[in-house]
Amino acid sequence: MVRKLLVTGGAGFIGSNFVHHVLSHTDDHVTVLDKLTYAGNLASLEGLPADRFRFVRGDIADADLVDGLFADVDAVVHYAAESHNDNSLNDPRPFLDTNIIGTYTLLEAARRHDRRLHHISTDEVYGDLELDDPARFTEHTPYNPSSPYSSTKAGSDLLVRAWVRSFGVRATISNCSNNYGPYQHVEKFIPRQITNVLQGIRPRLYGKGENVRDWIHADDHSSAVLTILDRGVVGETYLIGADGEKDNRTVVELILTLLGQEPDAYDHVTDRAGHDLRYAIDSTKLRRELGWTPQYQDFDAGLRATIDWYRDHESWWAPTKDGVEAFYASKGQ
Ligand code: NAD
Ligand code: TDX
Repeated sequence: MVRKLLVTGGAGFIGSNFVHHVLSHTDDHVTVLDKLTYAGNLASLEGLPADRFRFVRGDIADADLVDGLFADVDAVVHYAAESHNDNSLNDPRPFLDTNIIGTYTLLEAARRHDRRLHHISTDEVYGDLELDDPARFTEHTPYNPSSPYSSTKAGSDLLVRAWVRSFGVRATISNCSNNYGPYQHVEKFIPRQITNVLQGIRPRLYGKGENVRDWIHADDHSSAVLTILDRGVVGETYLIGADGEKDNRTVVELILTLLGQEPDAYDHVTDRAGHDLRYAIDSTKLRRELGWTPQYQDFDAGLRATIDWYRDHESWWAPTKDGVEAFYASKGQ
């Protein structure tokens, strides 16, 4: 059956990847609702089939706008968020407005119109793990978020669960680990370091660089979300991860090496306040119950392709680079 989907935050890094993925793997029609904050970029949505794609600029917290859009679709995939931890430490307010009130607004519309909703979330809701802890996060790990960003994402997840239980809203949730790939904003770790090296700036590692992130390519995140939308059980949560644990120092050294620099040509800078030590995802449930597998098993190859993309798409990222670096410089980072 051909569906009409509403994708919130579809002009962002992962949302735009999903829109491209859905339109090339299905006959579905997609409407993107995106506010085009500093993180949204229409250039990430170029080349889509005009007869199956529509863009609406607006805020997910605008109840009237959201109500009209829900009336016209079969299902909603909710990516829109304020997504950057460092920004949330600087000014938490937009995180509450979008991640909490925005998600609440969508849930109320899903309830009124009885629409299927998939909510995109993060592994950061579970807090962090010790470096030597053999455990990984599962769907049963207790919530323990650290930052204003992750606490508002945790709050949004709990709202979704409450609307499922109290009002019978047909929703699923996924919590994914750190994504990498093309079209990621240069404020984030991997694109920041790649574009630094391309501009002759030394990469910046927070603290000692021992922190571990569990990297997954954005294409694999998108295939997982489409799998959950197609076959996921309403009311369930699925963790998405691709066994990609790496410490930050290793990633920076790899970027430098792949760009032909000495691997130690980076600087240690002021650590992030409350910096989570390690994230690690056990995605057994998604793999066993829904049959999903990631395609990108080779991080070096995925990173090399990502570096090539940033080298070839300077016009996409250059307009935002100076502002991002000025913000970090003001924080000693
Ligand atoms: P992003 O910052 O690149 O994009 C966010 C998008 O949402 C932008 O296009 C922005 O304009 C839009 N937006 C923000 N506020 C809005 C509002 N009030 N109304 C409408 N649109 C609004 O973020 P991303 O990295 O693509 O993350 C997308 C989602 O995936 C988020 O929910 C995030 O929590 C989640 N997630 C991200 C990662 C990651 O590694 N980046 C990992 C796991 C989960
Ligand atoms: O310049 C930097 N130097 C550095 O050492 C930056 C920007 C980051 N870091 C470190 C902090 C983290 O340990 O790199 C790691 C990754 O940082 P981010 O890219 O800011 O990601 P993180 O805070 O881990 O959160 C990301 O993954 C989970 C996304 O931004 C979230 O939206 C998602 O929920």
